Amino acid sequence: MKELNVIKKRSNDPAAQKMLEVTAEEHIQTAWDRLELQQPQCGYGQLGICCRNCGMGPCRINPFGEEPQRGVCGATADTIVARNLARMIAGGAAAHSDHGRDIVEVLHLTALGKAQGYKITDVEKLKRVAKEYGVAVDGRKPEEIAKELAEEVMKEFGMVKGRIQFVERAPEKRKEVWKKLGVLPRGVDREIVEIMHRTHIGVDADYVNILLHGLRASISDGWGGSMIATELSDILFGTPKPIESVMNLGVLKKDMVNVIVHGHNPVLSEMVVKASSDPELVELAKKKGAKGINVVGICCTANELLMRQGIPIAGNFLHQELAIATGAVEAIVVDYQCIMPILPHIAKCYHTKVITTAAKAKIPGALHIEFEPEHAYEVAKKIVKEAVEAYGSRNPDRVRIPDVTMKVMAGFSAEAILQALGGTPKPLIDAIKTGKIRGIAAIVGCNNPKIKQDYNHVTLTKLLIKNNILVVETGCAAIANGKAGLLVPEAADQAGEGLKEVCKSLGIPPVLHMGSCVDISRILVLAAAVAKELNVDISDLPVAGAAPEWMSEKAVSIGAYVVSSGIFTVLGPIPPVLGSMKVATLLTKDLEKVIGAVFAVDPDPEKEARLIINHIEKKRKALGLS
Ligand code: SF4
Ligand code: MSK
Repeated sequence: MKELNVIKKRSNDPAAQKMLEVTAEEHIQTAWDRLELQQPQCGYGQLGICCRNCGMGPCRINPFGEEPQRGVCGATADTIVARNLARMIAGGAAAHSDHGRDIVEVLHLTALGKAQGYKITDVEKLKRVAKEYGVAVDGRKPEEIAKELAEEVMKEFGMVKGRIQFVERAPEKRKEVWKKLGVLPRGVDREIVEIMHRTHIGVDADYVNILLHGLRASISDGWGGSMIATELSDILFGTPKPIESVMNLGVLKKDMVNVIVHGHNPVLSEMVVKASSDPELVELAKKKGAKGINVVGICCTANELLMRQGIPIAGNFLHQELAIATGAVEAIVVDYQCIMPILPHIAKCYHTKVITTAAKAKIPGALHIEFEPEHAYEVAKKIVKEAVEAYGSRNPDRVRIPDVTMKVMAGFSAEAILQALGGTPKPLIDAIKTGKIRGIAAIVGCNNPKIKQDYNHVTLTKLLIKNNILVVETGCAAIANGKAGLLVPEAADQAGEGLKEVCKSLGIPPVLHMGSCVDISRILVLAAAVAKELNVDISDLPVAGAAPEWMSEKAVSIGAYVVSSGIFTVLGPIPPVLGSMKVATLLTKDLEKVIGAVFAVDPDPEKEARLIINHIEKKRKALGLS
């Protein structure tokens, strides 16, 4: 069995620590064990200097300055590192944007009356967004508006329009920067495809040119695909408002059928929640001896449900295996992204069913029930029924749910924040001007077993709020801080005097949960609103970003569009770029001159906090604020 001190080094979360004891006792391998087995990880991969983009390879560059210094085609380390990084951006932007496309399609089908169980929930937002797109709203039914809006949005994925509407939301000064650099995106898919073209053997070999295009594709994610996903999800399912709930593995119930939804898209999980209260299924659950059906979430689909419906969250990325090991999960229902292919393997040790639902995301060993919006409710019922049926096979002697939960307040969409401020960002700006709030930091991104789970998120967040920096969060970072008790108004007691005063007067936490990974677009909207009010660029604001435990390609795309938007961003894990000093220097230094922001990398959260505080103070000084 793993020793206790090893387990404590793996996670900061008491529920995870308890479950790691269980997995060790039961000889269940987890991501942490598999990371150990992978050691030493490939040095070429870590530095980004291996290439297998053609059949003459794979090629690698000797990092010690000796031969080989070029690949078979002659590509240098600079070219190879830049190409690899650009391909990571393409992967991340594609994931977010394809998620966005799925939402557009469901909105379209809903408007046509062909999507079973869905409706347009936020008509006011529908009209607001439609107007941005030039879609007439007066005297029209919501369905008519939604149909035309969805069709307009669909055009932005390819090259029909040649521009992305939501880019117009950026301040004029930012758009000027993008225009001058030639990185204004022309279409969501187009920029991603162009990355794949440029990085093919014998196309773009200029590392600067490759990376600038990487930024362009990332902007098409942040201000395109992701923003589309957020805005259209709000139209379909409602724009989040402050809401209370609970987090951590203790949300699983000993006497209920537990269904975990995991993945990213609310289209599936919203319907699973609906089906879980279907009288026929509740009755069946009772017949099986359960008190009812309990739906909880993991990762970003959890954040989507929490933000709009207050559905409890079982945990973030590194909780997925641990949740199954509680022995209390009847089904883990997944769509796509961040789902470990190991799940069916672990589920085999229990009665848990892993149910895949997306044609584009099947996992060997899982039960596949294809989700179609046209029959959404029926399919969701079928899925929940599978879970209810599994309850009878649960072994009560193996149920070990850690008694750990934490209250949270979430639901801080940009609209909700502005509403809390009285409809304008002015009170927030005034608080920044007087110095009660020194600045704003966005902490986002994943868990990564290379870093003690949640430790960097929580340590960094605590240090920032202590220094009167308001923290806004999404994704697994928000779940980390929720589990640590920082997403409640009482957490203001841990903040510096100024931030504490502002939070207490508004009744809000010092750490605002703004949603899922695609909802980082909400942070961009908020930053743009503040910059416009002050008539400056986003890069002039005392704001910063951080992804202290990132692991996914989506996080690479996020980091790229946050920096492209003018926001200094600190990363915890080192991205695979150190094989080219030129690329590393461009990203951490030279970008400042052209785009107004850079990346910094530090795996130590205290140093990350220092970097962010210094940056915010520098920006305050430049704005003439004390
Ligand atoms: Fe090697 Fe060039 Fe082919 Fe890459 S593209 S595998 S560096 S020959
Ligand atoms: S779920 S991308 S592990 S934040 Fe969005 Fe969490 Fe990262 Fe997935």
